[in-house]
Amino acid sequence: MCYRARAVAVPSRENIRLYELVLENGISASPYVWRTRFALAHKGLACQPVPLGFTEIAAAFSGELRTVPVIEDGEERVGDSWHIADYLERRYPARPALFSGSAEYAMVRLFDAWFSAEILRRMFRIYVLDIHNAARPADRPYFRKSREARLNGTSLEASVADRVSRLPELRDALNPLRAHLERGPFLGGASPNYADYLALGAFRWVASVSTIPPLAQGDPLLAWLERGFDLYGGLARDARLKPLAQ
Ligand SMILES: N[C@@H](CCC(=O)N[C@@H](CS)C(=O)NCC(=O)O)C(=O)O
Repeated sequence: MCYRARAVAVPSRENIRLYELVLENGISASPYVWRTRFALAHKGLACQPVPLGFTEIAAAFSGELRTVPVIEDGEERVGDSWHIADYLERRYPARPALFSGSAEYAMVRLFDAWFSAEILRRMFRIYVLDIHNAARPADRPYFRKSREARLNGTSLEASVADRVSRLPELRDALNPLRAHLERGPFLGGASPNYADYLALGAFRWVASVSTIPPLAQGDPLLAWLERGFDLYGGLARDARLKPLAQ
């Protein structure tokens, strides 16, 4: 489900198509697609989701684009979550801004670089087999081959064999978020910004596939995750999600 825009002063465009990645159970489960879902909702833009499996992406765009998210807005086709955020800001300047200015934009890009290196990378190593097992059966051989190549030939099973012992490292790496969230309800302060969206998107991805919750009960991040998943009418809520704490 994409965000359903309420009646606002400027009528929402219903014709933005959002190409996304779906698992066997139909759940939308890419951390990058979730950035775009939140970004569209932030701007009050409704969209039509177009579900694709891993092996359908390249063919859907005649090999021109190989990853999702991709949006189509009238004649425009835009791939890559950052390019999409830039496009939405440029194309819909009258709608709520994703970035208050170039300084915030630069800082969120820095946050993304840190988050990708320190958090996403660790999540990938812990959940790569869960993603494989949750993917559509037709996508699993491709997923295995491409991800094992990324893991320098290590099998998915061997990559996750010690994952329980790697959970504390992931939890510790999240300390900067905990410290920052003592100062306000969102990473963006009083209201969410794109830093929240990219971090929430990663947890939404984990919650779609996880067979081992990433956080411990009582983790202060859980309150922020609840708030984040509730945004925009519960955009990130789905009864099929797995618990994020044990
Ligand atoms: N830098 C890209 C990354 C997008 C990305 O890696 N998407 C993954 C899904 S999480 C994908 O489409 N993978 C296709 C594949 O593995 O073939 C963005 O921000 O949009």
